[in-house]
Amino acid sequence: MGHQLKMAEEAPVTEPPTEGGEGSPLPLPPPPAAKPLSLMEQLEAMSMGAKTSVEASTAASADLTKKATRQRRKSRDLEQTVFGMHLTDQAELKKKFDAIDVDGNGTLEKHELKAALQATGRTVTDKKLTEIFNKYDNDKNGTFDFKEFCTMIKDWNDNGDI
Ligand SMILES: [Ca+2]
Ligand SMILES: [Ca+2]
Repeated sequence: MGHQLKMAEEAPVTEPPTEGGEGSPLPLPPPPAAKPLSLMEQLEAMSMGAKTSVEASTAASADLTKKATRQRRKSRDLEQTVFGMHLTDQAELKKKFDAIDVDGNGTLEKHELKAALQATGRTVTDKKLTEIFNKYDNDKNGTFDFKEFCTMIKDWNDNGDI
């Protein structure tokens, strides 16, 4: 035991010297970006800066546009919730509406709706047509606008008939 202790005392406590860490034979290359910018490079840098700020403002206005779109979309979503329909349904319905609106005046007249229903193979009596209009012509102006049409179609989808 005493021998080992003596050995430990005699053993060098210093870390082994690091070899080859310093004084590497290859000198470092000079830093590349040390030279001053030429005029052209400065101009380029300036125009790049201008471009960046334009892009930034464009991005900002794009963001505003997005925000406005989101708000529009929100109100449209509300409409969809009212009608219980998805956007694609709305788009499809608008297509149908436009197809039924033969004279293209933006409203469905009785004869237009009748023709459309008959085109689907239904026999629509004038009495039935009057019933439909009484039920869904909310503003009682004798024609269906798109909203009234949507309500009618929704009931149609829900009940299988109108
Ligand atoms: Ca019409
Ligand atoms: Ca109406």
